[in-house]
Amino acid sequence: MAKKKTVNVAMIGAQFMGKTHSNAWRKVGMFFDLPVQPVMKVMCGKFPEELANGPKWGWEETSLDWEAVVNRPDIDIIDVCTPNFLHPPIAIAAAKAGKQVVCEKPLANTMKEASAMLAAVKKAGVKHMCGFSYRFAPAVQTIKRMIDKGELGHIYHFRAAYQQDWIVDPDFPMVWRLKKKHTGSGALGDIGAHITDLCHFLVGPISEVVGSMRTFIKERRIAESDTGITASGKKAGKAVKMDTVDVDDAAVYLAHIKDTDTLATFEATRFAPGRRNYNSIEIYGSKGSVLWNQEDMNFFHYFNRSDPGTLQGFRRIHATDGAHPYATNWWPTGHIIGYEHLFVHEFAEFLSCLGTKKVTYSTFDDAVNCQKVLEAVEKSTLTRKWAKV
Ligand code: SOE
Repeated sequence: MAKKKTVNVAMIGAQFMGKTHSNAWRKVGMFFDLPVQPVMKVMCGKFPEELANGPKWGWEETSLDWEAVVNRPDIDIIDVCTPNFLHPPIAIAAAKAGKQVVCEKPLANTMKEASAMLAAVKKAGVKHMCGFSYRFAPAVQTIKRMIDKGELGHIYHFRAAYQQDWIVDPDFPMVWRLKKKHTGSGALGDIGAHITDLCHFLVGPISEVVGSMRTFIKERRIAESDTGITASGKKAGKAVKMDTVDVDDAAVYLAHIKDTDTLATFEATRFAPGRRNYNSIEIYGSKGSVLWNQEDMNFFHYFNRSDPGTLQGFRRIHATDGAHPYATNWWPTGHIIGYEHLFVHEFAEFLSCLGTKKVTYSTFDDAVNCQKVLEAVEKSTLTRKWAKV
């Protein structure tokens, strides 16, 4: 049998997203029939202690020097999963070096940087993907097909809430996800970006927004260690140094969808106790409705208005059946999948499109469109007015 072409991957960033990406690079060739086989060449971290995970996560080599890695002639794909402020320099350098570029969301801290990243990948003529992983839940893909086929009819409402609670404790220390210079915005860019992208993917582009943002806990103690979502440090007390939180803890916004009368509402918050990673969407149309949330991601609910009156009600549909996208790549019906599988699906789409004109994943163009919405929400919050996207 002819040997499959290989593509060499270098991943920059070795924390939470680095772990999810490593898992996906490792599994994707095992569960998907791909035109190319990814080879996990080198993982790049910022701190020497992070590098110990490299071999365990499946990487052949580790490095502390991302610039050298990006310019290595044997590397085909650069995968950026660093804190947000490092996305632009790394992705732009990767494009300049002619590499295909994968980058975590949000693309950048500002529109200006996001546009520069888009310009760089376009100029280099390389493939580019931004990590809006929730698009790749089988249920979300099925919902997309239903909407495209008109099965929900005219869409009246898109309602999304992405709620978490990991910083609700005022004693949770400062992490990079709470500093503007490192992260751009808070809940808005971190999780509001996901539901904004889901709205764009499922019902269409947002044309204008009106929003409000809040920072509930304005100061936090400085952490000793910080992965952005977990941290450790001294307990609060007189001797503990504090730092200012300069991003939003929560953002809510209303939106209009371009050329439609659809009303969309969004809530992104890290202050919803009990909501651990509750990324939920509800879509209401003239023919029916669908509901989905990530904590129960193998299922979605569907209400069909043309069901006989005596049978009307929400059906709970198991999206692990072979009729649903990606389901046959995994286990027999009913044997569920999880959060990490979304990254495998995302990488399978990306690798399947390499060397072709196809694009079946979210690109830097999509990420820039998302970033425009994030900026408009911030503008609207400041001006207390609707803002055009
Ligand atoms: C932290 O809020 C986080 O890890 C996000 O950064 C991810 O994008 C989201 O999928 C889960 O939560």
